[in-house]
Amino acid sequence: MFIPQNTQRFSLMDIDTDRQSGFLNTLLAGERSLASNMVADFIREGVSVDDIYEQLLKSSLYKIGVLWETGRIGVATEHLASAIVQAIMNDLYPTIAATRKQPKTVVLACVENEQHQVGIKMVSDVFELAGWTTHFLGAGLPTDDLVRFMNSVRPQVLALSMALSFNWPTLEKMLQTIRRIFPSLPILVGGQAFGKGGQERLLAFSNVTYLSDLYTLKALLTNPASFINANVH
Ligand code: B12
Repeated sequence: MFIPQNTQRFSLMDIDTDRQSGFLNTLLAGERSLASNMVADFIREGVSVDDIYEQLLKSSLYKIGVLWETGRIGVATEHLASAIVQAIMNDLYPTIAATRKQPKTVVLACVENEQHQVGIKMVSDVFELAGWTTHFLGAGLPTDDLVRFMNSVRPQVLALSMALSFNWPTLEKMLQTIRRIFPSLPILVGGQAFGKGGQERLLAFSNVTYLSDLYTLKALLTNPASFINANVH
């Protein structure tokens, strides 16, 4: 299936660069309550959760990744920043969960061996905002357990995240296993590994779609019938 990437930007407003840098500095200083208050201000101003996730939280973590990779900050600062981001996302949950539910379920997880779970948690929250029942399983889940869980909740969609390119063989193995048991279940994949090439490897699997960010996901969820087969199981 062809999904246009980034052609239709579902952003409601742009967060200005001064406030983005202010937020980044707050994370680098480990100031959890200040960072939470900044996000609460954005919510009060009517900035959407997906704009906050894309333009504030993700963009800060990407910059933190560069600072870490180039040795300008230590691993402790990176850990603290990503812990604060995850705490802020948990703080936002009451805003996210208030949405009226549709009878649709998604299971979300990281590819086995993948510890980067912030992106897929954001994906889970965008599904939740669109009224889906979400089961966010996070990182470190063996495929057998994922399959067992999926058998119990019978989702309409599975969403998988992969940040590290060396996890491609693991993803392919997972998709083979999942396809044996769920032959036509729509599977969405995303994460930084896909931006580094190799997307053609997905063509070996039917109904597996790569999405680059929360805006493309939000666009897709405005018309879920376009990717959900009515007789999935
Ligand atoms: C925090 C962090 C960690 C934390 C993760 C904590 C956690 N609980 O998640 C820890 C310390 C565990 C970690 C470990 C490692 N990390 Co790290 N980490 C990061 C960092 C700084 C932030 C990650 C993050 O949360 N980003 C923000 C999220 C929101 O972005 P995202 O994942 O891309 O998600 C967005 C989209 O991709 C999309 N998306 C993602 N998944 C999905 C799924 C679907 C279905 C859809 C629709 C969309 C979607 O939606 C999100 C919103 O747009 C990044 C820097 C960076 N550039 O991201 C490095 C980074 C990802 N890490 C990196 C590396 C190398 C590692 C280690 C190998 C380091 C080491 N030597 O041990 C290990 C590997 C551990 C493992 N096995 O997974 C590299 C990866 C390079 C590469 N691509 O190969 C990066 C880029 C840092 C760098 N610049 O070098 N890391």
